[in-house]
Amino acid sequence: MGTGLVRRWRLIALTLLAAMAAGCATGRLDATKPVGQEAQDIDGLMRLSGWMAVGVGIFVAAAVTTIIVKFRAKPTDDPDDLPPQIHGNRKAELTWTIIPTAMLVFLTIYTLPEVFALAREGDGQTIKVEGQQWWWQFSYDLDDDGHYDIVTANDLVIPTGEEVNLEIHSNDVIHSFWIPQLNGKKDAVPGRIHEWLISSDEPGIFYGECVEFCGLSHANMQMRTIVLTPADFERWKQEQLAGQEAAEKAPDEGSPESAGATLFETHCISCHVVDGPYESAAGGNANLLAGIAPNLTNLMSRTAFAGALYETYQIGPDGEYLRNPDGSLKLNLAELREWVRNAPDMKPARADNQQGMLDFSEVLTDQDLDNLMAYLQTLGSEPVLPATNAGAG
Ligand code: HEC
Ligand SMILES: [Cu+2]
Repeated sequence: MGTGLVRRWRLIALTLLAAMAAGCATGRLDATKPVGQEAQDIDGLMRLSGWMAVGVGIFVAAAVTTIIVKFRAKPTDDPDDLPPQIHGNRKAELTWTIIPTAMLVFLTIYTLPEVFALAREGDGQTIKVEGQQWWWQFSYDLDDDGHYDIVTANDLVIPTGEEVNLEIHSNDVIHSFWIPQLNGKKDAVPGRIHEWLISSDEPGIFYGECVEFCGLSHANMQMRTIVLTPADFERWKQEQLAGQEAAEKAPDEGSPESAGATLFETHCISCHVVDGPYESAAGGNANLLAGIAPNLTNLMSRTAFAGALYETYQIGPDGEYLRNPDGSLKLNLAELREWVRNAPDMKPARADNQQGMLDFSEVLTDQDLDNLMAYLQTLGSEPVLPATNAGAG
């Protein structure tokens, strides 16, 4: 190889390495800054084994280099004269068996208790997590009576300082739930319930992704965990329940909201539930091919929509939420409207409206869309944002 070629290869190798390293921390998905106890424990093990591997790597590279240099052929060597042939050296064999074994035993001693610790049941509440192509649903049974009192999507809201148990389900194919800063990955497998624990002592918004390839919009199947102080979490719960009551009241007749509600009854409730979860007076909750559609009762209380692919509210250049003069959050109306007009254009879904949100671009007029937007804005109050996290950056 000419030196030019060597240099080019070196550059390619370096670029690849940098790209791989960047993969561990691509902006919002950051596995290198663990926050939850479980994520910290996993990170500790990663670092321990990583540094041991670095040590082994350096030792092997140094040994190979030394041997190459020291035992290289010399000009004075007779090419027909072989060096003394040796088979088996007890000391050497024992050394390179015992040292790696000791290292593996050492790692096992650290890893095993952690495996069990990660599998334990937490002492906090249980939340049902359902993956389906291509969004996540979260259901809360507040009084443990087997009936889900709050059903929401995209935003998993939990309090600080509580070991929250997740019951992970899938309604179609295999997905995997991962909030890198809070814990490792856990698969969602059809027909099974996988238990998983997450916790955080810090309020904040922690981003996640489906990490098991699950079809066309797999990369657009995101979610976030919103960690609130216990007081804020309580407020969030009350607002969710209040949103259900409010959604049951019909908007004032003659208003755009009322016209929107009528359109919603015509076009949307075959899939979407609004008002008390699973007890929609309009008989919503139709099952789609692959599952259900997001419950829209408290749509406005979520920071994101469409598998957290789009922000419900506008975010400024520094990641902070933009506000109206009256202090309320600025709705991302343009994208929400476009979503309702032609969702498959905003997020790839199976062709011919066979699954997922429909394309309404031929069905709804501009006026219809305005009215629907007015109605959707009555669904729930603003999200409760974490105290220390002003933005979403
Ligand atoms: C055939 C079933 C179906 C119909 C009909 C339907 N939707 Fe949807 N809708 C979905 C599915 C499925 C999703 C989730 C899609 C995704 O994230 O990939 C969705 C998502 C949404 C979302 C985003 C919610 C969130 O939290 O992510 C909004 C808003 C919405 N639909 C509004 C409407 C409106 C308004 C209508 C009526 C004009 C309507 N939908 C009709 C199936 C449907
Ligand atoms: Cu998935």
